[in-house]
Amino acid sequence: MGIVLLLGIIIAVAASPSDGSLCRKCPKFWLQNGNKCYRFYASLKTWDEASKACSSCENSHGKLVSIGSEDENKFVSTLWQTYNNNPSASGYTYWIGLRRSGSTWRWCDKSPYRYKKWGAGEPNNSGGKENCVHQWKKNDNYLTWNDIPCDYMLPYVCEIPMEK
Ligand SMILES: [Ca+2]
Repeated sequence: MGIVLLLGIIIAVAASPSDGSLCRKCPKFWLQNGNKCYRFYASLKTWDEASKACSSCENSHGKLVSIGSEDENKFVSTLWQTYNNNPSASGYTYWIGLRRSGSTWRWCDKSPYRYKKWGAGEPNNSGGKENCVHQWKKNDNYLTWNDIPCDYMLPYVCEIPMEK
């Protein structure tokens, strides 16, 4: 009897949520869209630093954002606008979780690379050094993506998947 009770306690402790649990509700300052929580961070980081920050700050399931649809692409841009409280500001740029791996593109959260929103002439791998992707606004290239060197310093957008 005592052993069964002890076992029950061990199992309950092992299964209890920790920092690494998925969200049921988005944490403070994170915004929900579909089954993910999103947050814009204004501090400037390289792509690697941003990727690491996304998974360590608030939740170990956090990643640089992956974008799988036109709706999601638009939603991600509104995070920046909300943060700056200026929907008509003319320029922005921030890292998203897409990176070149050999000849293919990979999302941080391993979601399939199907939807894409490259700007005109991108990805052009200028100088053979452009392996990381940002979303930006440049003239009429509204909400488009561009490959740039991974050591550029940019703001970034993180996501956390929600419990299904
Ligand atoms: Ca480029």
